[in-house]
Amino acid sequence: MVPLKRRKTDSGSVSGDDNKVIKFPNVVIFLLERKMGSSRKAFLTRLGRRKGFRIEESYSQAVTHVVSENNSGREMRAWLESQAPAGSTEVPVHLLDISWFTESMRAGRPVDIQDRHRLQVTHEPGPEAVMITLSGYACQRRTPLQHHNTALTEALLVLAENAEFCEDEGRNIAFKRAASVLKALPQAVCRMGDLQGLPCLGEHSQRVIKEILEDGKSREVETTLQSEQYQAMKSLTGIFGVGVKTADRWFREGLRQPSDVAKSGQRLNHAQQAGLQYYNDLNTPVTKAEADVISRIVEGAVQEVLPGAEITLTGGFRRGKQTGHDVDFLITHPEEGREEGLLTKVVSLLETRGLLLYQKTTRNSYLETKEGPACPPSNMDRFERCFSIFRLERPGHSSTQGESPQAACEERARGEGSALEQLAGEHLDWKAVRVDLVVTPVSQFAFALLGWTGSQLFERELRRWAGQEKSMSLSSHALFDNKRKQYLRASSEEEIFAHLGLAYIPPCERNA
Ligand code: 8GT
Ligand code: MN
Repeated sequence: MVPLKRRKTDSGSVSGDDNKVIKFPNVVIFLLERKMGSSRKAFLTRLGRRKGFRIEESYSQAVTHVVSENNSGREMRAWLESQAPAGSTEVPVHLLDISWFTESMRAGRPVDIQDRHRLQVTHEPGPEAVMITLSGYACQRRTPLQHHNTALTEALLVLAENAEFCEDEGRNIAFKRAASVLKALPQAVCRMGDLQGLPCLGEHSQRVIKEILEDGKSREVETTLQSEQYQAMKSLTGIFGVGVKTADRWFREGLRQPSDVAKSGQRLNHAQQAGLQYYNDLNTPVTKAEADVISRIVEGAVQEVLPGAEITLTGGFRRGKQTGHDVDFLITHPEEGREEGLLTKVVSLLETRGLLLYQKTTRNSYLETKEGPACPPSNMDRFERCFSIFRLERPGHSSTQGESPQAACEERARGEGSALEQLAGEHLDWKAVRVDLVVTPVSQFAFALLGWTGSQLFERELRRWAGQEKSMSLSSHALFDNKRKQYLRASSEEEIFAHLGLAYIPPCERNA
């Protein structure tokens, strides 16, 4: 439980106009007018000030005691949350009933706060209820990898995923935001009362949570997991190179799984062919140990091509995840411009060593303009980059064992072995692993690092915050101030958070 803490104040300060000496500088009172009425509020304010109490006209960070009359704790919390300054993650003030105020007036000093003075926010849920407020923006919350509400978040994320399969982006985001709020809670949700005042929990999400709290499972989630469409879409979008649109078309054509696709003789692009061929490997999580091996391989190749260039492991692994669906790297050089042309050379080197099963390199298409980013910043960026599939030797196997990469390449070139055979084909000595290599000029590195570290929702929320709250456009390349019509430079993630007026959140707590 997060205790209600007394906020430190600058002591001995003055307040309002008609003041006598402030006798109790550490007690800063705000009287909530709602239901109290303005004339009664004015009367109580005068009374309090005459007795040496510091009473504020408006609510601010300095307030330590909020007093209300005839408001429920729930209403108070909702109100307080609407006042909560950006970045606050807990209720830092005492929420008190008018009885504390009148007793204090009578005593001529702030009386000790008793339980009966406190507004009971926690009636229904009982004394152990969580008393926290969370920001509605995931980029203002700390979201660790391990959290206390896995059963609930997994259920909500199934519905989010299903909404994505149905191309219902609104619902997809709504469920993801709800799950993300639960991930940020400091303890397990046990009763519906624990959700009071939390942002982003829509009616639908609450219904799902309620069912799970009461019955241990949600019927809607169970039904979704069993549904043919969900299962087929999950398995078809699991093919590298296949998005929701293609998977949905195949589903409507009667295809349900990768082997159906292979049999159907669909026209497949190169990525999809590789996706089918290495389906099982690519759907086996990549471990941190594997990511580290690949890091060393990439580091070696990069140094060979351009000594002094630097590589950084990003994506989920940088957030502390122990497994991932791919491995993401950023490559840069401390001297701007030296990174140009680097990727092609690195990729050829990796290819000649037989380390790549598939690769597609795209050129840098980013251009800065005086007017700012041309289109709304999106998830996709324009760096020179390479989507690839590595052939990762399994420990204890050398490349001379089993099928050689050259032989494999030649076989692919001859088109031997149907996709179906390849799908079933076992190889024990190596594993196919998805790797993204992204090259960034050093001037954009901090933005690229922030963008590629994720999580996806955290990034999305950063961009939403930038746009809605700061009138800025954030991308993996730059931050543009739309009001001042200028780019804001940054050489570290910390500087970007500062430009955005946000408290810095370290990577391990960006698992929103
Ligand atoms: P994972 O364990 O499933 O790999 O999880 P992840 O590492 O968090 O996700 P990812 O799909 O590998 O992407 C890493 C981050 O890169 C995401 O937050 C994504 O928003 C960000 N990202 C960019 N630019 C681009 C881009 O052009 N394409 C993709 N796919 N992701 C991008 O900043
Ligand atoms: Mn990743």
